[in-house]
Amino acid sequence: MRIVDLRSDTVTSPTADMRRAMAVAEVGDDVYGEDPTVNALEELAASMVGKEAAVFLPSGTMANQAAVLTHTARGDEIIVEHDAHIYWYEAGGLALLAGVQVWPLAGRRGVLDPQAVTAAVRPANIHFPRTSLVCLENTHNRAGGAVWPLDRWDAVTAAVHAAGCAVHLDGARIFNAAVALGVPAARTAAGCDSVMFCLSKGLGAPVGSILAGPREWVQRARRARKVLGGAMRQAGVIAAAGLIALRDMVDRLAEDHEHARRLAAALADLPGIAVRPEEVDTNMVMLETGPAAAGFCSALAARGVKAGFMDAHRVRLVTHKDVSREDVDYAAAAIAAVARESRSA
Ligand code: TLP
Repeated sequence: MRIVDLRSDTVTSPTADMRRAMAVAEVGDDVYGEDPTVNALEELAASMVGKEAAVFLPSGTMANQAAVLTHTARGDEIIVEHDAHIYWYEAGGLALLAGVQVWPLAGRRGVLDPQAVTAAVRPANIHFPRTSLVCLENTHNRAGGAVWPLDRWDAVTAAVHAAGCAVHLDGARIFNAAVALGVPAARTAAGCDSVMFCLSKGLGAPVGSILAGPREWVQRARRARKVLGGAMRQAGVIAAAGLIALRDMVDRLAEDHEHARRLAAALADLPGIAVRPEEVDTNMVMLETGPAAAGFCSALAARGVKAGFMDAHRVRLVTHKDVSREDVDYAAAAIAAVARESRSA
């Protein structure tokens, strides 16, 4: 049976070029700053998002947590969009590691309103926590890969700075946003103080994320990485794959977006499930299944299609480099069959 894995773009495996580069990577001890491949990756990564410097970390979660540790002090408050990854899927790290409290703000498809952000920043008062940071996400995972419109992004980052706070961008999929908007990634990261992005999702590297920002800030973030146990030694072996991810794998994300649109279009009129093709901005398709999402995923798995369980009502489908157009058509047929079966059951 054909297996089509649409649970996430994290399931992508490294390309043959990546594996070859990993085998011959020049390495050194990165804690001494002596791994030439890591240094090359950090330099290229920083320039691609328009920041002075960058640091290589094992995961997006660690990079987000290191960013919050570097921007805040214990007892601060940070503002996050209420469906943000950093709030939902990082195991309570904000409370556990940085010791910050969170003010979650409702967005529309992950996008915040500048006035709402300004209003949520606490005035200086001995009773209140200090608001030090606003975390934004682009593309937005729980909003189905939604992209921030550039004018709204500029308005919100300006509002945050006017209120005296810093902006951290969880740009795990920033290159998907850039490709969808047709702009360089540096444009989508303009106006944020720090940005995290992942090499190990749609870009296909096996491991690793980048945290970028001003040089002095990144130097402090290196200390946070050390505290979290994320300072690696001959990490050039994995950085070599990251370099190929950045050089060769960005432009092809457009194909994943095209596949997601194709999938959504094929599912638009099925009984019992709701899909909004007009909301497919990048490489994700959300299915609203009613309260049957778990059963829907198991029925799909029995047909070889692995789908992501989001919550009781929603299933997430993610396209990526290891999903072909034929796989998309196979998955669409399987989903249609399961939708019809559930309807007649
Ligand atoms: N997201 C994963 C799961 O953790 C949900 C996925 O399959 O989408 N920020 C965003 C926006 C993410 O989507 C993810 C991973 C991360 C951060 C964390 O990256 P990793 O998995 O490298 O820790």
